[in-house]
Amino acid sequence: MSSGSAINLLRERARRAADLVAKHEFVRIYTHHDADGISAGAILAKSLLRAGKAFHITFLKGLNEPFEYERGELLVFADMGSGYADLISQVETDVVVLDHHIPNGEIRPKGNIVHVNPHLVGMDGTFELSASGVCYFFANELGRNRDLASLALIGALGDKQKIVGGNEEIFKKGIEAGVVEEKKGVNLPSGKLRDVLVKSLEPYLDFYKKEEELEEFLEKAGLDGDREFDELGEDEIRRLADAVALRLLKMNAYTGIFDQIIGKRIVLKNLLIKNAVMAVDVVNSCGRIGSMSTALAMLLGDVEAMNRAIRIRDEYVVQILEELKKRREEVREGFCIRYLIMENGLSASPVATTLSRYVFTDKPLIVINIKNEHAKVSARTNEALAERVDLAEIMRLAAERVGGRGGGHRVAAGANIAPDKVEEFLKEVDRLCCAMLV
Ligand SMILES: [Mn+2]
Repeated sequence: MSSGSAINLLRERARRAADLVAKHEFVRIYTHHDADGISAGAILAKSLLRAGKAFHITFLKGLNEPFEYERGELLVFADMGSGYADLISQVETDVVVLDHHIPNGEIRPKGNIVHVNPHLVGMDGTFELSASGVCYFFANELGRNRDLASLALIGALGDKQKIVGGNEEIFKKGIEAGVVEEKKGVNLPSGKLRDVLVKSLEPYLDFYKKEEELEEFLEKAGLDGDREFDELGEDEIRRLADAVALRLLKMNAYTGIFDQIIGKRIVLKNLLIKNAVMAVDVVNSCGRIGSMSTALAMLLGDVEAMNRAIRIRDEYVVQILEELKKRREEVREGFCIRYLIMENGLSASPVATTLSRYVFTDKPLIVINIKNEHAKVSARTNEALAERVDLAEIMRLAAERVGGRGGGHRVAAGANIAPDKVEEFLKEVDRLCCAMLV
């Protein structure tokens, strides 16, 4: 299906969701605690305020957590819901689901239901439209809300999506509305250049506690580390781009990411943090440590919240950098995988993502975090290896074999298993990877 007709079908569903909102005075919203979910919450908050509707937002890790509602009010699920048809079918009031996860059956609550999801209209929700993007289309049926495009892009970038399909449409609308701009440059967060190079996790440049290497890098590139990254001139940007590319090559980073890092960057003109990479980074960090409301307030324009959010991000990034430094020495090698077993680690997913993209790029990386009698698995690989290896399938099969549950995407998947099954699980994951790689 062409993306134009898919978008029209999506708008039709969004229209019906807006019609359902019109029948209610109060909207109860549940959204996810990550960057996409928080941005979705910000879009819903702005558009409902403008429409004169009362609402309440709660952040959830997922629908395995309990939620409440009262009969007669409108229940909205953002960035969740599509995969929980059974659960939502038990709800006894009107429901709107604004999600981009793969639907698993028809949702039939006792009240009315509108389900808006790119997968239902022939668009791939894994990379063409995120939940905040779905909320953007919904908001624009509710009223004139084109300026919320910048918020939608934070969600798309936070979920590592591409600016194609629905996201490209939002990007264009943002440019038309004068709230989004595309510039030449390098995708790095904001701050003094020296600090930026140390604290960036995407790309990870491996300068943490390597002051000499960093000074040498700056000197060779003819750059002043005290300059504000966002204020660099074209010439400085060009030299920085070359130096970053060379650094990544030397690190053996996955080369497929170069296009995302060097070339174009997005500016969000109507937000407090205009550098899109920095905005995503800050919102993400707040979500990671459980300060979703700080990020939400920042996205709604609160300057004090922004200052708090940036401090949260700085602290969070240093924690991750410490963890990376410590854990990369502990990575072990199997036949077709690399793996890392952490006891009470900070969090498996950012460690797995960064190490698999920038440090250990030749084999899939499995990171297991054992905490409270529970083993949480994050499996990551790059797009090139994922053409042969399907980590979603591998996590599902290997977890099932040891009595756990797993799934996700080809490049990024996860599982939950019992701690005493870790060894058996890893063996099975290795065997399955080898089988797919030959
Ligand atoms: Mn999402």
